[in-house]
Amino acid sequence: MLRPPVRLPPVLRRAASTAGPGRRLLLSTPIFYANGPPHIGHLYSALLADALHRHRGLRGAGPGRLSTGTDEHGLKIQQAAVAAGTSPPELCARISALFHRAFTQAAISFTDFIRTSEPRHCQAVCHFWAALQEHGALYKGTYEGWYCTAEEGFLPESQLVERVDAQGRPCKVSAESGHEVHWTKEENYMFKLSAFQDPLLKWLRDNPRAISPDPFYQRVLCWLGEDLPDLSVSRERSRLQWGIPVPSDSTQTIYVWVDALVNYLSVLGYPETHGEWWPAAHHVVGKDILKFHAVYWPALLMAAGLSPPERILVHSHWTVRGQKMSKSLGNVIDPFACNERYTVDGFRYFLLRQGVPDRDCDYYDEKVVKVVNSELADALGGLLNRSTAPGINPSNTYPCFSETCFPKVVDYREAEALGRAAAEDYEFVVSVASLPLQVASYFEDFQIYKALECISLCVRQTNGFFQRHRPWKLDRKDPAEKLWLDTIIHVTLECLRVYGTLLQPVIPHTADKLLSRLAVEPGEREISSLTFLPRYNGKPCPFEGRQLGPDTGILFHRLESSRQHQIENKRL
Ligand code: ME8
Repeated sequence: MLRPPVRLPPVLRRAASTAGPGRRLLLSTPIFYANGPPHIGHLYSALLADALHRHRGLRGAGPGRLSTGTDEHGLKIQQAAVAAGTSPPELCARISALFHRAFTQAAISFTDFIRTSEPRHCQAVCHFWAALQEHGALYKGTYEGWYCTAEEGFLPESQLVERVDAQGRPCKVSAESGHEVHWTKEENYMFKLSAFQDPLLKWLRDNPRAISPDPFYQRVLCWLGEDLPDLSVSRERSRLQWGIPVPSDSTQTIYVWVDALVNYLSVLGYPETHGEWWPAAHHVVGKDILKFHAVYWPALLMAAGLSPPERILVHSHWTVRGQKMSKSLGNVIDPFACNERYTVDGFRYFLLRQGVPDRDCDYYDEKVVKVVNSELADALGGLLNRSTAPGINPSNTYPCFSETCFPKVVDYREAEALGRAAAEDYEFVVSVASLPLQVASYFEDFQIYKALECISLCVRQTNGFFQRHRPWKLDRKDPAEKLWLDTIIHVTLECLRVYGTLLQPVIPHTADKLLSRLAVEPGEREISSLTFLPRYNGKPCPFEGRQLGPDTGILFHRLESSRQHQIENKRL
């Protein structure tokens, strides 16, 4: 059987529909409640958005923004401040600063960090409220129902279960979160959500990629097939003081979710400058807040005369050793401690490599150590170390590729007769050549973990290639052997250059170290202009003959096992 000709794409084509030059995009994380410190779930949302934002930037896909921040109003924060013996503004300032520090430490490249207590946001919310009112989307009515403060929402009976409280009294709790609900009856402003059932269905049917991954899209379609009651969008001020008053009715406070969702417009300068960006927005959210983003938010936007966001990218939850992360179980994982224990890049890599948006993922220390050690320290770091070792590459240069040793062939079976490369070398080189496009397409589909899986597989194949040809056995003094030895190193460094370039959105510090070692200049690190092994296609390689960058030591230090780590900690 004749195999397909071995062709390498010379330059990565601009991938995917949304990557046109000059196209703007706002990527956002949820804004997190300022009632407790950040945990790894919050960090995961921020990492997903950050990796997408960085990848887009390196693809030259057009101006981008990345927003994050803290959600500071509402009953939940008001009560948390009382419990902490402080005032809401003080509590919010302290917790918000923690989120800011955690995200800065984790190299989240946010362009805006919004706090909902800022005047720019309060102005945007008031304007948005006025737009709803102008369009006749609000009315005043009496609302009664079960309110869950932890979730800041009313819940129908179908989402409640009976329990007993700490004093042994029967109570009702949210089936989803386990938090207690309280019967609430108030005069509120209501939003005509029911009027948006058909427009929402039409929006989703017309935009099958509006909510990813698909199971979440299907879930929203299901919700929209059921009754869609109107939504209470304000609370009596006497019960909730910590929030934005309804303009023109100071007896009412705007519902915290309406307040919070508008943050995506505030960061774009609503109501003045948002039009330059909106609706080019992709919201990264956890599955717990899907209904707010995929039903309430698009309906509110339509009611205010705006379009729904382009995409909602949903991820599932991290559990810890199989259990839900919760303060009461005392198993909440602190991102500051993780960054210290595993390094910023190590932990970024773990969460993005192991986090699968469609399903919950489990975190435990041994797993992080295993993944990071085997893929970053051993496979990637080992490959760099072996291919740049002075014994193998004494001139410390990017050596030349020999077309005689690795000739261009149409059929792999010819390969060995013509040069020194084997059929499997051609197969491996083809998989590396297709990697940039594959990675771009996985990023586009919100499957960053799959992109990392592909890169990891290629790294393993490159180690196999290197091992198979035992370059350390080749005699540099023999001209024919030297050509082949240089070619092996050239191909390996080309692979490493591709991996370093593609890994920048995920492990920015390590990728920088790797690319600097390979003497890849800052202007040569764009994914949009990434070429692989141009010499195979008879094109010049700008790196050939270049002096490598300085050896700044091991690319990624192996992490200690948790037992070793505990022993070390005891010693301190
Ligand atoms: O809901 N695993 O804020 P929040 C993964 N303020 N991600 C998790 C997680 C876990 N175990 N736990 C939380 C709010 N998250 C609102 C949002 S947006 C306009 C307002 C992440 O502090 C995930 O993104 O409760 C989830 O949706 C978010 O944190 C909830 O954060």
